[in-house]
Amino acid sequence: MPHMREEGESEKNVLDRLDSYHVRDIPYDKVLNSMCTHPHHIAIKAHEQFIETNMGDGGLFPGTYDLEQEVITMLGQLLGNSDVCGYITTGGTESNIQAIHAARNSRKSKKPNIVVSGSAHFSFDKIADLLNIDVRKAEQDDQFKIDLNDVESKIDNNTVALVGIAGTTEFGQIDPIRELSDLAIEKDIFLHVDAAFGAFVIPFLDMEYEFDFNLPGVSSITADPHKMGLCTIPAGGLLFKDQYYLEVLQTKTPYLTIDSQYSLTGTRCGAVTAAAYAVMKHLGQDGYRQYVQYCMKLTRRIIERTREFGVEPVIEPVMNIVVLDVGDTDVVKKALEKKGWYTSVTRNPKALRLVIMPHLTETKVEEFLYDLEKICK
Ligand code: 0PR
Repeated sequence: MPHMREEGESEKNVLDRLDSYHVRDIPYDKVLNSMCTHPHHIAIKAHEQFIETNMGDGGLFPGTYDLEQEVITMLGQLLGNSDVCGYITTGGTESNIQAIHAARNSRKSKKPNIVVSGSAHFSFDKIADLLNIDVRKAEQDDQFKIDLNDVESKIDNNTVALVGIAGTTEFGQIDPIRELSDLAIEKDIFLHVDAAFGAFVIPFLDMEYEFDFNLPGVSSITADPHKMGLCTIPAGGLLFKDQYYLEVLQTKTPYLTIDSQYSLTGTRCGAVTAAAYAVMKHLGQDGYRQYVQYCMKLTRRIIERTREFGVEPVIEPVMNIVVLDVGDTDVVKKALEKKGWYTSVTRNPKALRLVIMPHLTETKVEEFLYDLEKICK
């Protein structure tokens, strides 16, 4: 019954009924379209340990508040500058919104615009709507990286931010952030890097990429622990190079134990901060590198095998996202779904998209390849 009854029910009844809902959810083992995964077991423990904490009233939770500062410092260290500031958000969407919110507040423009790549995550469409900003979508080159000439042509006096993506949602591509950084400095514009997915991948790849605070023009970065950071949901990271950008986000909170907030949400889960702290401390860079190397091994295996049966990738994978030219994508996706596989589709060109997360086993990948080969033939 959907309504709340007058008399309560036994704990067992309620929990059993919850189970009956939960078993209908899709287990991750055949999911190839998600950027989230099983949280690391230490993240779950830490999450439980801090379950009641609320970062919305930081003065009541000074311990958890300090922990959050440590997590931000650790994220900054991973991304080229431990002297950053920021906070743990609910995910990539909130981080992107707040980064652009800060850029907009720091520049007085009546008709602000930003320039992003056409392959930007749909959170930038929410930004256009919420912040009343013109979000200009720049062209991409044949490798699905942002076209710098087109970026430059779209900049004007009302451009409050440029955005580069380090790990695009659809192709896992990395925009030329060094060049964007140079452009941002030359034109004196805020540069945001959306590394929601890439932050916990790119530093651990064999190939080196310039994408973070090591570049002098980078003003802010989105880096999500709840994606490849193996943290519990909802954990996003928002980092700013300068304290000033947090200050322009501040709202006065007269009756709290703290006198202002810079977060978009009010009440805010501290448990994910503890979870992020726990996984980062427990795994260390070596631990994350092993997860990334494992995902990249599966990625290479998929490409190698699909090529054998005549299916080519649309781009050579940069990270653990594979995009395959399978012919009629919708038909293949549906046929895979019949076999229990969850995949997704890119927009332009239309192709089969697979996100290769740590929850996939080598055996499952072989089973998937077997099914895919049969379907494609
Ligand atoms: N920036 C990038 C580059 C992203 O890929 C995403 C999400 C975001 C920002 C927004 O992050 P939040 O969803 O944390 O707000 N990318 C995936 C997507 O929307 C997220 C996802 C996760 C999708 C699990 C499906 C899924 O099962 O495609």
